[in-house]
Amino acid sequence: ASLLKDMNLADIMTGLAASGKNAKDMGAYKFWQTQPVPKFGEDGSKVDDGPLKIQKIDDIDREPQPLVAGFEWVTVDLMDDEEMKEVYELLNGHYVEDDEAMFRFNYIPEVLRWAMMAPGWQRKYHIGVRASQSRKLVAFISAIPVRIRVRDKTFTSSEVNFLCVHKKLRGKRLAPVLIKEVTRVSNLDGVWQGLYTAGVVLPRPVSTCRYYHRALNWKRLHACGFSPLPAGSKPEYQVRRYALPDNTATRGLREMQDGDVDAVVGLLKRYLARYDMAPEFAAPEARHWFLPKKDSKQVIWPYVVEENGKVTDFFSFFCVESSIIKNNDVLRVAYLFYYATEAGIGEAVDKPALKQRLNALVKDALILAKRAKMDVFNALSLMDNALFLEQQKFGGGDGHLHYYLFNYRASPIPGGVNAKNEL
Ligand code: MYA
Repeated sequence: ASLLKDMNLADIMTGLAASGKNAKDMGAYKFWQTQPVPKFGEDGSKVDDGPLKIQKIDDIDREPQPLVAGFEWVTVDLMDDEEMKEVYELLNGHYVEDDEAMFRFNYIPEVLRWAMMAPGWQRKYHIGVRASQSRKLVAFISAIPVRIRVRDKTFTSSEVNFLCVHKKLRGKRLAPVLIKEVTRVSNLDGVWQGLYTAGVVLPRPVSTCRYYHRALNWKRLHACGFSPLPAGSKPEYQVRRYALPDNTATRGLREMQDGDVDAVVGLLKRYLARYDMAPEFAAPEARHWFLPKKDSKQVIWPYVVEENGKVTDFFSFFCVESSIIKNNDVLRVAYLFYYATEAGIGEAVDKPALKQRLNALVKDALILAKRAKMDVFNALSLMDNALFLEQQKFGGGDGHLHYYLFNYRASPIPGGVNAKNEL
């Protein structure tokens, strides 16, 4: 605790004190210092949460900024299989890699459709750059509208994702141009706030989470270099350590159905009230984010617990593959998504009971993910995850995920972990 006293409180709260290895001085952020985002070194905790800059639609450019000669703006039609394939291929070859360039996200078209065609989506937010001559898609950015609550205020924002520039065009300041374009399109729709996450440090995270990984198929993870053999251990021991029962244990656990949507929306609304920042889900959003699409490769695995005709618990995980760069294979990676339980709702939550319930639910989630042929199960240090990560044998990874708000000042949200359950 004495060490903490000497550090900037805001940086500790957002995890930067621990993970600021790629942070630069504010002056070095040539683009970001021109944008309505909080700056490093300014203490936002004494100011009320709210927008940083107020503008009018009349003041917003009607046309995009021109691109350098040889490139042009397009909107991408994700309903068209050929155009979807172009986005897939751009991301498959050029999207996010780990620090050692061993793995790269492989967002298959089904996942891209799920992520970018959520309720309220519009084609004009699927923004691409093509080379004029070859017609090749060389850069992309996207957004969907989300209702987000930060403490007691709820607002609409553009959730920006899949920013990608072809490796041959890196370092040419194309990313700022894409970001300004998605901002312009949002502003013309009367949307003035943005929400985004990134593995890199930018001015200035509202919260920072660490990635945790739980091996499901340790042998595969070891073979591809994801899980090293701990010193003094043997492979058989690792396999045994991560072994799971064949069957789930929670009474009343079953797959979520269409008829559960209203119950899940209600449960989530009450459970997410625990947190300083959370999205708002109405029935259409819940249906989109949680119910698997028929006749399509499965992206989302949602479960409920029903007892005496009442839904008491909900959890979900989704799958995003990662390409193993050296051998063209893929890892199937499950990501813990939203969950909610009656055990965490109410005036006086019984912490040990909540901890016990979450451990039971997440253990079942691991079993179900293994059954769905996932190799590893990822979770972040957010929500109430601190209550089960260690007991369920998750290990802390190298990666951090920084959460950002655009044109919104909010005092920092503790370490990405619910303040009541610090890791
Ligand atoms: S996060 C995933 C981002 N994608 C990847 O990491 C894929 C692999 N990398 C690439 O494709 C490129 O390296 C990218 C940068 C495209 C990332 N978010 O063009 P440049 C700043 C924001 O010369 P490049 C996701 O998708 C950098 O600090 N800014 O660089 C969410 C520098 O600015 P400054 C970033 O390497 C995206 C400038 O760009 C990021 O060729 C949310 C350099 O530009 C990053 N991840 O291309 C976007 N990385 O000089 C913001 C670098 O100031 C949305 N930079 O340091 C904001 C809200 C908008 C909506 C608002 C509505 C009102």
